[in-house]
Amino acid sequence: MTKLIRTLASAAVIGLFSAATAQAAEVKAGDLVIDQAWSRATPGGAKVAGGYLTITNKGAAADRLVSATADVSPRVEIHEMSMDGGVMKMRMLDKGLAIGPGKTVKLAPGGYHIMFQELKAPLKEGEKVPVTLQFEKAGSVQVTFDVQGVGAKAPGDTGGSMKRMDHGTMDHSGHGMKK
Ligand SMILES: [Cu+2]
Repeated sequence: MTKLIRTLASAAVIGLFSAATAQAAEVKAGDLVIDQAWSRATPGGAKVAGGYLTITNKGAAADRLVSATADVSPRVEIHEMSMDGGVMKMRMLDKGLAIGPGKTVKLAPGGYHIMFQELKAPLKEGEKVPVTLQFEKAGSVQVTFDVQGVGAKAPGDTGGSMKRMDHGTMDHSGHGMKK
């Protein structure tokens, strides 16, 4: 009887622990709070992946995400995806992404995102991808991106439908390189 109780008690403790670790850790850097960094598993031979996160500027001065680097990709870019006359377009933000004072900027599928180009290996669900973000004021910040399922639309989403246009189906060849 006591053995059973002990087993139940430790199962409950393990349950609590995994619930707490499922949420990506918040990272603070100066006035910035970076939250929910995630990416998506890459299907087949896909060589690109999007990176998503939320950046809040709690300070009184503007900051700017200027660049990013990661071991998984030799070329990490900051992109914007938007609808233009019914066509989904992408462009590289070569001046980076401004984070205004008191503002929260969300990088999410269909909008701003980080782009991992020329991936050295496919991203697998459950992987943790270390990325260094470079901000104009806050400096360089280490963030871990949690890799979600192939069709995930948000952190914690296990995937499913691929109805939305995303990086798995989009042709990135040459974009950002046209002169
Ligand atoms: Cu992109």
